[in-house]
Amino acid sequence: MKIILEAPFMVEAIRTLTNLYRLGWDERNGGNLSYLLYDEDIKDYLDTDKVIRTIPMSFDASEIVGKVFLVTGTGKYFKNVQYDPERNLGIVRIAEDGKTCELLWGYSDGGKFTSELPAHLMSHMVRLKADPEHRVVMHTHPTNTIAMSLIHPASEREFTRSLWKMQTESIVVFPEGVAVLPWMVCGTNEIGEHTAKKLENTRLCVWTTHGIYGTGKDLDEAFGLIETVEKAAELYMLTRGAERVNEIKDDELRDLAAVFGLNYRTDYLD
Ligand code: 2HA
Ligand code: ZN
Repeated sequence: MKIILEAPFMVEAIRTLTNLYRLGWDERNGGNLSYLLYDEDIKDYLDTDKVIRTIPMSFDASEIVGKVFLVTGTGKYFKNVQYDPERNLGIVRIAEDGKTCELLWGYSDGGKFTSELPAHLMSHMVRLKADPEHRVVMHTHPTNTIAMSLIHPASEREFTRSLWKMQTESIVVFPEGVAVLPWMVCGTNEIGEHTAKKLENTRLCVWTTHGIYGTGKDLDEAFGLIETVEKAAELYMLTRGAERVNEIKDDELRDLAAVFGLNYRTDYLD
């Protein structure tokens, strides 16, 4: 077996989590990540016949039995992942019953997966239907996105329009717009169900006064979506209270969409 800490998926995940911390988005134990791993990612690094222990889940993930995920640990800090990946991360497989995780690697201090696992796995199930190449669910607490969610109407149409109008890149990067979840208690199956429902039609869901969910076929896609939303939210916050004489107009967004051939939410424009 090769050294698992040198596996490309592991190196990239650790770099990504470290970067998220350095951006100031994942204070303390804030944020969590799950990454669907393929056989070819792990076969040289992990004996998948060896289950370290099993960990019960509070919901049914029968749809994705046998799938293997790299998942951040509950109560763990992104800040610390690079120094002790095996304690702060785990690799789990969804067991035959759909309600148990088989631990294949990690959580070395006896820990377990993030409290947001229901939201992550339900989101994976929904996004896999939308895009068979989907692999990543990323939850983080980007400062300006949260700030904007405190002062902006929670309407998905209005929220998306504001983000699109701040910078040219927005509609190009997330033409499907962002979903917005009203404030809810986190860590529950209920917030997972609502988040997954929202992610049927978009890769992004803002959790009001909490953070954001970004998804994608790889770490770069999920992160790129979130950082583009966060940049737009930062511009929104920086220009708040000023007259935005040059914000992008609906017809200009239509022009952009035409040139870039975007499959965008036409009903979000006036
Ligand atoms: O895991 O971010 O939403 C800490 C959180 C909960
Ligand atoms: Zn959170």
